[in-house]
Amino acid sequence: MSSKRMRIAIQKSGRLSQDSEELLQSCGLKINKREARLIAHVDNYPIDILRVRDDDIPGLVMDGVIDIGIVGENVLEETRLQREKVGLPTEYKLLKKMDFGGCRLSLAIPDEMEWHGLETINGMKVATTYPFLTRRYLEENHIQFKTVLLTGSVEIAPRAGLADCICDLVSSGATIEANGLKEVQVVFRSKAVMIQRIKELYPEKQEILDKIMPRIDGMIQAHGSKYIMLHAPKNNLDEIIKILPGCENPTIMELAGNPDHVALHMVSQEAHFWENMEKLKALGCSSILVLPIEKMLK
Ligand code: PRT
Ligand code: ZN
Repeated sequence: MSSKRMRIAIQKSGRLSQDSEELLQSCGLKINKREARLIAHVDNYPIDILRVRDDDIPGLVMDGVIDIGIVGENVLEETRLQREKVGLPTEYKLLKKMDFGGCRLSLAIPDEMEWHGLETINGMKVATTYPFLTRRYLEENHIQFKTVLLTGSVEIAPRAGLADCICDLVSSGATIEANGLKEVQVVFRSKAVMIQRIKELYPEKQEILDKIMPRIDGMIQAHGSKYIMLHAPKNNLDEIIKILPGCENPTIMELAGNPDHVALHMVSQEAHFWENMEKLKALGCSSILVLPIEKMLK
């Protein structure tokens, strides 16, 4: 493992693949797509991208075989618990929580079953792909249960008579609903994360990482933010600025032929912006433009 090229593992094909690859590309890494699928060279940095199954990523980082990995927290924590049990190394460094791959591991029961809290499933069979996370949660809550391990199609287990309920990943909830189930309890919330091996990186690799991390921060910040332009009445400026968090220092410009109003330009968190749209209008704002931001460095 004396390679001076940094190794970054991402999911080969699945829900995290595209976002992971796009994130690295947006940080300026030119990933050579013509090369073999498992390992792709980065042309402009001494970095190799390894494309593997997501389940393998935490172990590769914890064993120190690769430097960096991007993986869902659900897989990371499940693997950590699994490895802990058999005495394998479990340490890693959390570098960054991403803004993609969001989902939750949840308990779901058949629609017709009444839910009276966790006690409802006491003594039942729970089908899951995440036996360690499920066990930890149910044991912490003093619930008796049996796990039925399934690596796919968990949602059909109750109908197929394999289990009474399930503990599975949910994002929109459509899959659960389509299978006659209802989500009753969140067990673990997850997003994709970037992790690093615990053993120090070679200085050359650390230098590259130090260069990339602020760019990743910039990308993540830019995703949740919008560039906002609006016309605002001068007499309400303080109140208007207060409504939009994160834009304490807006650019203020005079408007030709309109002495009572000014143009405000600012960066704001999109979620907050939409919540406050009506308040802004009520305060006399008009000509509101919301533009996407591609990159942002503070
Ligand atoms: O082949 P490999 O092992 O690499 O891939 P995989 O099949 O194990 O994983 P993949 O690609 O399905 O998911 C990779 C990671 O994406 C997961 O470990 C999570 O961290 C994250 N993620 C985010 C999800 C979802 N959202 C998600 N919705 N993983 C799975 N799902 C499933 C869900 O269980 C349901 O069956 O997608 C289906 C649709 O979900 P609904 O709720 O939108 O209907
Ligand atoms: Zn997997």
